[in-house]
Amino acid sequence: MWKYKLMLPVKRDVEPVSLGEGDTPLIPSKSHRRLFVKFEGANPTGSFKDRGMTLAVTIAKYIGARSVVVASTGNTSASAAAYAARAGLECLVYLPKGSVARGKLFQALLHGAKVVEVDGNFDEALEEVVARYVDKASGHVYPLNSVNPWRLEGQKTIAFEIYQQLGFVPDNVIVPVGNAGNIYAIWKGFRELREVGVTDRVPRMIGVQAEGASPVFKTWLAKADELVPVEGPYTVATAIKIGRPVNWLKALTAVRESKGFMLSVSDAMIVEALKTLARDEGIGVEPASAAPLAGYRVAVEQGLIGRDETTVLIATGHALKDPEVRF
Ligand code: AN7
Repeated sequence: MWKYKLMLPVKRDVEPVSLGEGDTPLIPSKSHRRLFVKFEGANPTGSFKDRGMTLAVTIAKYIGARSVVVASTGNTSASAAAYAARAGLECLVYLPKGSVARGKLFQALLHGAKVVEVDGNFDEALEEVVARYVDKASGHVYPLNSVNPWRLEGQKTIAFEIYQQLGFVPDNVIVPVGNAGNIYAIWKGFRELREVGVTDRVPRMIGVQAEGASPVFKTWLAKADELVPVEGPYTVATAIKIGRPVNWLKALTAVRESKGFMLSVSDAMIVEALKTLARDEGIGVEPASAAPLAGYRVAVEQGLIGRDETTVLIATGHALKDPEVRF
């Protein structure tokens, strides 16, 4: 990923804290000639979060922070824990009690993070981190949450890789939306490719949420200027079980500017898509990462996407993250 350093807003003397993230495979679907899966499960800790974390932890170290803190539905905490260990920083993670997939909690503990389990959902865990650390940033404890702009800068490299791997810009990119940062980050990446003159095309950005946790979808549908929050979000896809996503406006900006759209899919459709990826394609993902295929099916059925269009599904996390899914 650091081969794109010139496209990242870092000074030349900054020494990356890296585990070799990025350069993940773009796997062609066996069943549809123009469908591709960007397999982010191939990152060092098994999710796309590593792309943002390498950059954010690099900056934390550069500015002399001693510890990092983050609230997470799981993958961010696993990634933060690993990169903090690599950087020699302490790591503190706030997790919603009972809502984090087992593999992710295991990783956070394995890499030596201090885990605080919050009685409540992700939105409440994030509120606690913001109240304790973000508003009173001391400089010693560095907040890594999605409000951190470096994370999105790292994640935009997904767009650069898709362009290089395909050799052209796809028609559609479909992304699972939770806290809503990644869809914007990928959009920013494509926009920058256009700005520097690499290409004059950009893809439509399509966001998919789970029915029981679909505040961005609802806000998009209502054409509202304020977030339509979801209290008590629920879904089998715990990674995206978020009712008040911080980056909702960024996500809607990506969708609107790119002339894309939002979709919501049921948990049953997510599990069906998870099985298809695993059994027909050999690609093992966690539930949130199957949402794009579920969304693709809906979009094709409704005529929103043509089968002749080139579509890339962002498979955000590895199957081993969540070994307790019922299918
Ligand atoms: C597998 O780890 O929010 O819309 O705290 O783990 O950028 O939030 C995870 C999010 C999709 C959604 N797929 O990305 C966290 C966290 C997987 C994820 C998302 C997440 P955003």
